[in-house]
Amino acid sequence: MPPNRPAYLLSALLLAAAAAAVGARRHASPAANATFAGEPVYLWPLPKSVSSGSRTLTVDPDLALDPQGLGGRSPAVAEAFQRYRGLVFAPWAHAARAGRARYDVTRLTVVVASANDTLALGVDESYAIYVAAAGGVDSIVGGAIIEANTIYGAIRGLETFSQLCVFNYDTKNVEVHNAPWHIQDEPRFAFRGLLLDTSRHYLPVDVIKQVIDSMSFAKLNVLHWHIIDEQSFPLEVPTYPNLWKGSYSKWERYTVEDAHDIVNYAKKRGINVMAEIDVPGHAESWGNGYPKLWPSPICTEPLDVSSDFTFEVIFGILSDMRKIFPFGLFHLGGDEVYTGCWNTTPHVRQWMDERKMTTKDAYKYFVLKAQELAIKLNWTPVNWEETFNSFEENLNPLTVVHNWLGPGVCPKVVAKGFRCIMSNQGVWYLDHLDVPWEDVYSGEPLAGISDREQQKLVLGGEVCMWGETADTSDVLQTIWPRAAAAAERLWSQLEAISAQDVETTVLSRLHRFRCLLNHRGVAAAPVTNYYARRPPV
Ligand code: CP6
Repeated sequence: MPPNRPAYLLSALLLAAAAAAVGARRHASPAANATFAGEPVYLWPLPKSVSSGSRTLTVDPDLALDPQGLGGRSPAVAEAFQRYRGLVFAPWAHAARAGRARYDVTRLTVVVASANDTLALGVDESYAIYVAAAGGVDSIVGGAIIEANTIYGAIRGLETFSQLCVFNYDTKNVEVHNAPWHIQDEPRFAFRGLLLDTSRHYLPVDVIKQVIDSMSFAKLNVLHWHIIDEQSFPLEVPTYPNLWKGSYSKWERYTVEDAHDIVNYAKKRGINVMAEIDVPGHAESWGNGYPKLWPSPICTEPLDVSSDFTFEVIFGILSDMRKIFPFGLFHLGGDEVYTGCWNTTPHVRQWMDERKMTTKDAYKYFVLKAQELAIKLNWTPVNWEETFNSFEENLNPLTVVHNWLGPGVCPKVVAKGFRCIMSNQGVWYLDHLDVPWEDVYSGEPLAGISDREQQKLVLGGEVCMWGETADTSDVLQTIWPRAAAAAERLWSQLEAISAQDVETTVLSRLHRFRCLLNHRGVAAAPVTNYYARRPPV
């Protein structure tokens, strides 16, 4: 936690005083984070450093926000505070209010160094939390402090604070156990993503918002919106208004306004939206509105590489999307491009022959040209790993390579100086229902990369909720709780994760987090929603 401000010094001093006063035990090493006095630290994902004590504090249902510092004037922080207050006290607010007259924690002070609300990759998400024991020092600090450099750090801190607040069914109070708490935290990786696929099954805006809410609970910070694919084109594109004729129906569409709404909703929760158009392979639906994009009526995929119109449409889509998606990364797909019918379509074949191109050359030509268009719009292009696997030597050095085919490509990608995102389908494809959470938890973006400089090129990872076999009826319980396993892998320090006993400490914390999701209205499945692997008889 870097803040070098008087306020931080103040809380550090107060912490020292509180620690001395109640004999709080400090957890110096991350390895000690996992349990405290035999009881797990019920936080998910696990913070970088934690110290706690043995006091129980009651939390005032009228808990007030005391915003300090520039960011305290940020409406985003005030809004986030109100959201978390609602989550912590609902649905027992009434019972709790009837409880008692005096509470230990009546104020939450949020100190934010900057009111700048730019949400870019690598934004400072660090924060510190201090929750004091009753009496003495806490009468000075008002119970609880969150400090952060940015409003997004404050939002992460609010999530952690909300997880410290537990409802006591006997007293009907919201309580913080094991106070005083001092937590310092920051993410291990900048990119902690979840893919949603709205082409195979349309997902209503409200469902996408529910997913965004649930992501913020696990501190995931990138929604990879795989909007369009072969099956449907649900997005409105003003420049080419016939494109969304490729939607399933006029009710299964996103207007430009819907897309803005999603981006703004996500931003308030510290989540970036990375949009994707998956070209040229996964784009059959585009031709419903503009059949000229198909090489021929019997070759409807990949898009026609030989036609300028194809790239005009791509540039039109990208230009319209640029106004919606401020995030610096844009995903251009590039996976599973089966070029066979380029060869058998006479005018495409002729175009390739004239240029002495093989189908692989034409694929490369297409991907690089699409990349140029995205770069022209000031985007960093992201591509699925097939692009790197087939013509790494020509790939634009700006490219972020998105792994999926299995383990092993990120080490090659970073050795060549490209950046990488890990989504190994063996562990991080959520549509693979037979992958148990323990396997998800084992996914490690830095596997096979020991060089420090190369490690820095791994931006993080992403779990993928492909939409062929999931829709509104089951998307949340398919994502959760397994996505949480990846979320902790991406947020928490490796030493902390490795030091834990997966079968007891991690399992009980994950059970608790799943329960928290349920309390918050997220239909997370049971932690073991698969047939347990039994020992051989
Ligand atoms: N759609 C797109 C998909 C997949 C990919 N791209 C996919 C492939 C294999 C599995 C799961 C999903 N459905 N556009 C691959 C990146 Cl097992």
